[in-house]
Amino acid sequence: MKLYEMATTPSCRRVNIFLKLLGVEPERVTVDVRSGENLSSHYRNISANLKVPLLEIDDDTHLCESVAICRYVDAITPNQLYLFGRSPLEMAQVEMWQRMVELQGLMPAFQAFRNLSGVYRDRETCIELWGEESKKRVAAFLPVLEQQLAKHRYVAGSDLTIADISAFVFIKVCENALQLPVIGHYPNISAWLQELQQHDGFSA
Ligand SMILES: N[C@@H](CCC(=O)N[C@@H](CS)C(=O)NCC(=O)O)C(=O)O
Repeated sequence: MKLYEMATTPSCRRVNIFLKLLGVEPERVTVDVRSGENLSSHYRNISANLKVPLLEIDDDTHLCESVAICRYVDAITPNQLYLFGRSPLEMAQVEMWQRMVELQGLMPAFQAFRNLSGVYRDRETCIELWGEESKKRVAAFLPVLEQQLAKHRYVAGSDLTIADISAFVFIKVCENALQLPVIGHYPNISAWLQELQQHDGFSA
């Protein structure tokens, strides 16, 4: 397996934390997305969404979308971590929180960053107002996460799952890319972050 990535990006970090927890180490190829390497004709031939990460399974088979990559690696790696849940209810709860974090957290956070910073203005129209609105939506989601973590040890319940990995990366984007301070402002999120950082993969 070969992972096309730019390790510093949030989506690649998400997959890399997952791989680390499973102890999987693929071959890696760096794709410099800032300079547009992901828009090359070679990349267009192998990637359906023109983003990183991208997992090459063989010459003809490629997977994009972080969670799809994680699902595949999880399914082919014998493990008892149950990062997508175990019982039918747990699996549904993981899916529910994974989607909430993705749709109400990560997506608006990416939109805020892209539209306010203009880093990808060479390939998309940046709209400052949309960036500001997205940032407000991110800020509105933080109390939802805080409330969930007041009641549960982890985002989807009592066990560590993919929803925690997504939420961890989301919080890092808030703090580092959006200047939305979280640590110290949301006690339950802060305590959960501290606990996560004990696990291999989250600390690096
Ligand atoms: N939904 C995708 C998002 C991937 C994504 O947005 N990747 C960013 C880096 S975090 C990227 O490749 N950006 C380059 C671009 O948009 O041209 C996933 O989860 O994999």
